[in-house]
Amino acid sequence: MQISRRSLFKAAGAIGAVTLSATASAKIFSQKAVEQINRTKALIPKPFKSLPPPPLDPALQTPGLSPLFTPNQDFFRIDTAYTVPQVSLDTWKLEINGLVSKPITLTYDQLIARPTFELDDTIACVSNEVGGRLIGNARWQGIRLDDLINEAQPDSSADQVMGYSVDGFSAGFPLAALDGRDAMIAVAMNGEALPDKHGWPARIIVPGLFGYVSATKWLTRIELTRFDQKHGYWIQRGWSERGPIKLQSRIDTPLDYGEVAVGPVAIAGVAWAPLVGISKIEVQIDDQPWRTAVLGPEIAKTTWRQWWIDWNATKGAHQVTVRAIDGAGNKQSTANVPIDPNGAEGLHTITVQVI
Ligand SMILES: Nc1nc2c(c(=O)[nH]1)N[C@H]1C(S)=C(S)[C@@H](COP(=O)(O)O)O[C@H]1N2
Ligand SMILES: [Mo]
Repeated sequence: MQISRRSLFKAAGAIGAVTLSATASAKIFSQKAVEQINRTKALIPKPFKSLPPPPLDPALQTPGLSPLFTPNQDFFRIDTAYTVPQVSLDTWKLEINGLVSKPITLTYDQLIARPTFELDDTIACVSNEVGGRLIGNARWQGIRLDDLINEAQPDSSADQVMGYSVDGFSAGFPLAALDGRDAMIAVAMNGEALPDKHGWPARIIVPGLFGYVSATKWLTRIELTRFDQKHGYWIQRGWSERGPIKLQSRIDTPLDYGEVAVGPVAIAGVAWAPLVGISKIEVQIDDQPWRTAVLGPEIAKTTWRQWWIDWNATKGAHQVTVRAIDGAGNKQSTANVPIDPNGAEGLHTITVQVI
């Protein structure tokens, strides 16, 4: 039998393909194995300071309302990483240096040997549009950031805390933001070791600040520096140097352009004003008077707050709008402000078809 060059190539190609897929599955296998080993090594100790168990979640009674805590598998993910970094604990370390007189280096074991505490905190992306879903709430466990930084003894000239990731990303925020608030190096999220996608083995969480200026995942270095000398990844690309999270409210249910049946309908959602909390939510249907919504439990001023009202829906198209007042009495901005350069403003309005 004669074998043509062509079929030889084909045969070679086929063998090649088999070999390739074997390698690919070996890779997938070893990646899984690495993750497994990571997890087994990560015996996150019990928190030194624990929070009470969360209250009954109102979302259990209101389909479509965001749960009080966003499950890790549903948590939004935003980063510049093409592939999720796989960090090995054997080589990982955390350095705190720059404008300090006592630089610190910690292995993972040394880091988690420190007392940890729990923090209920809602994190948000600056790119979250009004009504958007780039926001989530978690119970984080970690090490106090202010304690660690004080130990390193920052120079009086330092005014910025810059986190660096193993993949080169950086995010900086004012040293003055460590004003007693519960900023942390988080090692766990909703009761499990930090998932790879959310920054395994450690990330920064600073209540009240957008992710792009604070929430460095796959953290490996914290540099004390100055705003007039260094800028983080997104600041170099034109986003605001300072990124406090803005007061906002969102309607979760009904869905925008959704259909509901005539009769009783729950209108529900979440609102957030990290650090000061939410004091009042009002809802307007068409041009009727604004109605005060029922507020869900306030588990912390740093987290979002659920809200809802009952509506007796009548046939036809309706517009529903929500607005919030924060714990300091500030009213939510009604101006339509785009996300660039420091976060969207405006009221969330939806259209509902009642059939
Ligand atoms: N290493 C690294 N950390 C990062 C980012 C990134 O691109 N790389 N993005 C930041 C931004 S913009 C946001 S909004 C948050 C999102 O955190 P999450 O993906 O855990 O929700 O991570 C922050 N930390
Ligand atoms: Mo972000």
